[in-house]
Amino acid sequence: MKLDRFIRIAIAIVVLLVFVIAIGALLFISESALNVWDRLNEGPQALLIAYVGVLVLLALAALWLIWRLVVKRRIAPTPTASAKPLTRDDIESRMREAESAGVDVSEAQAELKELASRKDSIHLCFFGEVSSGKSSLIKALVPDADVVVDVVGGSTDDVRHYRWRNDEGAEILLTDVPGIGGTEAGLTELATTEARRASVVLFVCDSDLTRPEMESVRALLGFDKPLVLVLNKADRFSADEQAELMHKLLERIDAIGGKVERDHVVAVTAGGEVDVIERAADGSERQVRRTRPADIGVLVVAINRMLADAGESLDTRRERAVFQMAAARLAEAEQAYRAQRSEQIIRSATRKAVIGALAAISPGTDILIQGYVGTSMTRALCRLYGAAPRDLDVEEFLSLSQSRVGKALPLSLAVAGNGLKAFPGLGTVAGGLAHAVAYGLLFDALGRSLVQTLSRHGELLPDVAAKEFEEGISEYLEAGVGRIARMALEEKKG
Ligand SMILES: Nc1nc2c(ncn2[C@@H]2O[C@H](COP(=O)(O)OP(=O)(O)OP(=O)(O)O)[C@@H](O)[C@H]2O)c(=O)[nH]1
Ligand SMILES: [Mg+2]
Repeated sequence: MKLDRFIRIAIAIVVLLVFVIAIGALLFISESALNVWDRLNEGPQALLIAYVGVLVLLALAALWLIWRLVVKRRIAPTPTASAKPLTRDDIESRMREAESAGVDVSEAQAELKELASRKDSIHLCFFGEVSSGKSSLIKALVPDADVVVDVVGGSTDDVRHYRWRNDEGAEILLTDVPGIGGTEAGLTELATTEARRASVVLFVCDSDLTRPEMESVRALLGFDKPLVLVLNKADRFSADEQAELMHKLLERIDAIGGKVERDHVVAVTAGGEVDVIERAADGSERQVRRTRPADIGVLVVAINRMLADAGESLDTRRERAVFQMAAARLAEAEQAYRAQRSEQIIRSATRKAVIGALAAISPGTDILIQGYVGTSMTRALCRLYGAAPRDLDVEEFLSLSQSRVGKALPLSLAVAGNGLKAFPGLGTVAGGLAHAVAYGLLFDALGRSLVQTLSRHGELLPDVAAKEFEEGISEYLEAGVGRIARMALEEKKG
């Protein structure tokens, strides 16, 4: 008790000293402030105004700094594609970086290889809904080519190229792709990918554009593709109907902000084939396949004009579209890699937490989240998502999360206890085990919510991340309980 009294007297003396110093400082500051004020009042007014201005500015700067440091850290905007087009150097350096991190870059690489192999040729891709007449158009342009044309929709199910020489003798490759909007999965994607690899896309329709067709045109224009809009099967319309349809098509393109030249919209008849019943003189009937007469002159003119107008820019525009596609492939591969790697990191940390809790003599009192396992999991996940948080941020995030864990622990224990009921014959050992599962669940939830936060914001914002952890916690607990109970049982047996 003596010591206690001594400490109290020491504290009282310190308080007294601080009080005296504070009064002294106040007197000193007031005196100098009044002095300065008097002198300023005696001097020119401009000096007084300038002095007060500087003081106000300093005060504002200090307030702003405090606000930035203590009150709020700005949430970084979600990274959006930069307006500047990607260059070969950009994409190659991104690929190198990703590859060295362990990401599978083969698909992105394959796109660049394909681009290189097409360097010296012009590709025209015939794109459109199933049965709009793409294959028939190619057949009309290259009559000797063996193009599959079927009366039943969905006849082209892979990508084929045909050589065509135009009037100027230039060699052009015509690409036939599956129709979009068919029932077979993956064909639309196959066709779209091929369109992105082409120099020019010929969008083939056989009437006014449907909503899915509009979406396709919008996407193609987004790839910065030179576009020719082909209204096929013109033989089915009168001249007036044709004119009206062409007008509508142009209006639709205008409505989505597309810049398609008027002479790049044409109406043609590819012809195609039709099955007809022929009756012979003896009255017998037989089915024969007839070819409808084709009329595609305007299309040839439009293609030639398009190629002449676009000239050199064709290659650059194709490159850009392929770079964009390669970047998208790379982003997908990175996402897949991160998903798989983050799962490993979370599982390993959760296992360590479970083992730690099983070994603890009195589970429930230790600060698990802020310990080594929590820190290393947070760091590993941040590294994986390219975030480089300051040590302080990691600490702050874990400490904020720890306080949430305190509140969530009873719920976590209840969920763990419930989950363990699914494993019969555990009996009374379930007490310590339930704690281990509860801790494992909390780690699992922490890791998963952190992954969400990092992929959303791209950086570790302690308060935001801890809040998102709190919001998602009950959902993660329910989702993870089976898996983690099994993990804990394995460890216990082991
Ligand atoms: N009336 C008319 N029918 C046509 C014309 N061109 C094609 N067709 C018919 O349209 C149907 C589909 O023709 P395709 O050339 O196979 O169409 P596609 O767009 O290649 O079809 P998918 O490969 O399945 O997407 C066939 O029955 C053709 O005979 C045309 O100019 N006029
Ligand atoms: Mg076809």
